[in-house]
Amino acid sequence: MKGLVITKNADLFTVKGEDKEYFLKPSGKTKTLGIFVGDKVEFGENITSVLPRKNLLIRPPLANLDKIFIVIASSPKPDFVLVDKMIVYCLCNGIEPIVVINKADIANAKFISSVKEDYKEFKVVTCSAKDNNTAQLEGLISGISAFAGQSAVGKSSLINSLLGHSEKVGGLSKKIERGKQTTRIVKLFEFGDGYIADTAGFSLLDLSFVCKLSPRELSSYYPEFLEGRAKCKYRSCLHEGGECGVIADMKDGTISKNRYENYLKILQELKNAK
Ligand SMILES: Nc1nc2c(ncn2[C@@H]2O[C@H](COP(=O)(O)OP(=O)(O)O)[C@@H](O)[C@H]2O)c(=O)[nH]1
Ligand SMILES: [Mg+2]
Ligand SMILES: [Zn+2]
Repeated sequence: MKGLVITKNADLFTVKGEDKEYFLKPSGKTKTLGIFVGDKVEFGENITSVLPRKNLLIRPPLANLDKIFIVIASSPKPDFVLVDKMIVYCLCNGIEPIVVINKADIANAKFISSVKEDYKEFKVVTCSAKDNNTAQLEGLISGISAFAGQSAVGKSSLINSLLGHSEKVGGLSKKIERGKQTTRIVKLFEFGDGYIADTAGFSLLDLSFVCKLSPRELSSYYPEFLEGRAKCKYRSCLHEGGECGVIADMKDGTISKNRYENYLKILQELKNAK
């Protein structure tokens, strides 16, 4: 039989089969290869094989992600360098990044419009977990999706609101936030035809490590730089100065200054990592 791994607890996996959920252990080869939440597996009495993966994130440990909802709010103040790193992380793993502005109930219009302007290359939706205003967000959930973002932006609240059974997620997130456990529980919750995962593991992204990204490659993960890059004097341009099409586009407003500055910060980090 085939199924989807929806939780992992030490050596025990919950697998959603066609008819019901099974509690299974790995066998033989799969024991050493590793099995992750999001994996599609074949099983009998045990899990016998893992089907080929679309992608695998190590932090947080999740396989076969289709979308990551990057949640921000006007409070706590967003770290947009982190937002950009998450976007790069998604793009280099074949995952669609979607920017979610939560706490719309307390956000001012200027904050919302500047985020929408900076991230116009991507889908940006607004919502409020507090007001149960999640319609735009719900419309985008499909496949396997994870929620990522700084602590206290409302990831768990959004998942509670979406699932409508707060105790389960609340209990889980409280456990994670208490920090007493070393293992972070990752669980997929069914939502419509898809699954959603709450996560706590995206905060300190080292792109040189998690994506094996070199400084040269970074600009290709800024889609709005594409046209400008064609106009740089040197093909090896890192867009830090000189006769650079990206800088020209930034100066005439085609490329957001905020995004460009985030790019420079991440570029510096990647250079330092070498
Ligand atoms: N005003 C407002 N507060 C919210 C909203 N969503 C979450 N919060 C509050 O933000 C805090 C952090 O929420 P939580 O879901 O634990 O964030 P997480 O760390 O990202 O999972 C809590 O005090 C929530 O009540 C919202 O849409 N509006
Ligand atoms: Mg949480
Ligand atoms: Zn350039």
